[in-house]
Amino acid sequence: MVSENVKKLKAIIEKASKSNINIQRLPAIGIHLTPSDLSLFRLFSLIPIAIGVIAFLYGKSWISDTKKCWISLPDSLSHAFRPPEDCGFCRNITQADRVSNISPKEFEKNYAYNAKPVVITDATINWTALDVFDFWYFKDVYESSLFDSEQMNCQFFPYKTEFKSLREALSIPAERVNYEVGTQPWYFGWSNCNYEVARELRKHYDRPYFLPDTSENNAVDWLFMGGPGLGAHMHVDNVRLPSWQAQIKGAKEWILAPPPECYYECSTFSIVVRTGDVIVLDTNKWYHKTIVLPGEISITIGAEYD
Ligand SMILES: O=C(O)CCC(=O)C(=O)O
Repeated sequence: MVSENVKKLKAIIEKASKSNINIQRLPAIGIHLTPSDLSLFRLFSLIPIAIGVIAFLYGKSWISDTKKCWISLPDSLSHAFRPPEDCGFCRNITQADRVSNISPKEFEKNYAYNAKPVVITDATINWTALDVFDFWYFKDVYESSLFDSEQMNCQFFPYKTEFKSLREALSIPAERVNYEVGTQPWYFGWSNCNYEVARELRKHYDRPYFLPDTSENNAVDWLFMGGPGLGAHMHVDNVRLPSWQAQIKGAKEWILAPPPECYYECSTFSIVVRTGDVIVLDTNKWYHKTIVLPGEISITIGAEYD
C-alpha cells in the first residue's frame, strides 16, 4: 500500500518537473513539495511548538491546585479571549457597602454571587492573625517547611520588585523589610500550596463566618504583603469563583473598574479596606488595582469560595 502511494507520488513529481514546476525535496521518502507547500508545512508545524513555548514561559504550572488556573496565559491573551460580560453586574454600583453582623443567608442573598462588592467589618474579631502575621512570621513558617518542593508549583507575583520567587522575597535584609531610608520598596503576592504551612496559617484565622453554609472555602490561601505606595497593577482575574480577602495589617485602596465593554454603563470607584476588614469581590468581572496606604506594611490573606 505504502509503495503504491510512493509510486503515485513519484509519478506526480515527475510530471511536475517535466512541466518546469520548481520543486524541493524531502529526502526520506522522496516526496517533493513546492516552496509554498513547504512554508505552509513549516508554519503549521510551528504551531504546537509556539503553544509549548508560551505555556512554558508564562504557565507557572501545567497542573496545579492554585487559584489562578490550569495553564496560565499572558494577561494580554487571556483578556483578548475573555467573553464579553453582561453589564448588569456593575450597573448602578458606585461604591461598596460596609456591613457587619450579616448572616450567611443575608450575605448569600445580597452579595455572594452577584459580583456586588462588599466590605464586612467584623469578620476577623477573634483572629489571632492580626497579632501574629508579619514578614518574620512568614519567613519562619516557610523556612521550616518543605519550601522548594511544595512551593514550586504555586504562584508568585513579584509586581514591581526583582524577586523571582517567594524564597527570594523572604530573604531580604531587615533594613529593607523595615523600609529604612535608601532601601527599595517591595510588594508581592503568592498562593500557598504547602499543606503544613496551610495548617499553621489556619491556627490564626477561620473560615469567614458570613460565607453561605453550602459554600466551600477554597483550600488555597492567597497572600499579599508589602509597603505603602505599591500594589497590584490594574487587571482582571481568570478564575471561576469570587473571593474574600482579609486585611490583616495596614490599609489598602482598591480601585475597581468595569470591563471595557461596560465603560459607558458602569463606573470606576475605589474602596478603602482597613485592618480587620474583609473585602468580598468578584475579581473575574471587576478590573482591579490596589495601592497600600501610608502607614504599616499591608498583609492580606484570602481565598476563593463557591
Ligand atoms: O491584594 C492585592 O494587592 C491584589 C489582589 C489581586 O489582584 C487579586 O486577588 O486578584
